[in-house]
Amino acid sequence: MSPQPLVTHIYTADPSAHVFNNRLYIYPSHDRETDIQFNDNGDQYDMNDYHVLSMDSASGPVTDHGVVLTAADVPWVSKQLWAPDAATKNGKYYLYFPARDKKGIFRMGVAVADDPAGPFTAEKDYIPGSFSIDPAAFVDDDGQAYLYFGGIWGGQLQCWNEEGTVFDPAMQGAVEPKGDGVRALVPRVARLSEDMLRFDTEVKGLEILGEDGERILADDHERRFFEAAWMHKYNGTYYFSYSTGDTHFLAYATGESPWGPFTYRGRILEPVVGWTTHHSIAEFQGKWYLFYHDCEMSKGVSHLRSVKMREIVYDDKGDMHLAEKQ
Ligand code: FUB
Repeated sequence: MSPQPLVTHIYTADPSAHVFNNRLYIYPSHDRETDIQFNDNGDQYDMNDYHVLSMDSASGPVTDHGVVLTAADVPWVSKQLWAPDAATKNGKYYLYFPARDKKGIFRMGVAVADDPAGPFTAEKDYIPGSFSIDPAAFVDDDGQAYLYFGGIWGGQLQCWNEEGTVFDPAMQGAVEPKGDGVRALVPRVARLSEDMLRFDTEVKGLEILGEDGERILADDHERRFFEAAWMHKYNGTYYFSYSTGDTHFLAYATGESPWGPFTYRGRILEPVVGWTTHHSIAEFQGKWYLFYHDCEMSKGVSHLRSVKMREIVYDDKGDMHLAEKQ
């Protein structure tokens, strides 16, 4: 049986979960009804604000802290507040979020709060050098923070060169590399500055390799990166997980450094009801959980999603599995 949505009074998606001050906080997208037709550019995902959810136990009630940031509060944004993430450092909380700028290009911004439940105040401009979607902030054990990101098709990754210095508008829509031997587009990572507001390195491509040590190919739609980056660490190993997009899997790869390379390990979740699949993974009160969304509550309407959580376990080899009893 599929778990129940964490909240039913609003549609929520793209959950990024973190434990701050012993409480579980979830930073989701806030889906809303529109009459925009489904297309490969993702125009139907026309979200306008963010809420924060929190829980004091995995089975406890969910608190909706209400609207913590709206598009109108952010000077550089034109529309589409997509999947956010959050991090803490130096006693502040940072909300990273993608949106289209006034030219229709996806960029990523940051907003700051004193409390994990917001409200958040956005920086006036997007993070310099940022592009595409789905930021995932990861703070390593040594306190160094990184931002992982990227998404193809509507997420525009295919429009950029690897460094993110050249944007080709002709590559918008459902265009991605294909053909014999052509390598897949890769997610990106940059190190965050000490104040968490900027990149302090160049943007780099993240290699995801097959077991043969070769970069996964563009035609390998069951394993290639599409969107929804997430990074977590378990037993000293870095786990990079992501959505395969048009094949609708949540897959993961592991490595020995936050910069990669990562070697493909398998899937965490099979396709859910709805087109998109997106997730996060976090440890809370001694257990590990997968946070994800599906469209069961909206009866399959792809842009009206609901956030759910399920326990996961690791086996002796470090492979992840959904816990059998939920
Ligand atoms: O919510 C809008 C987009 O749908 C996200 O940015 C993607 O990851 C997909 O879930």
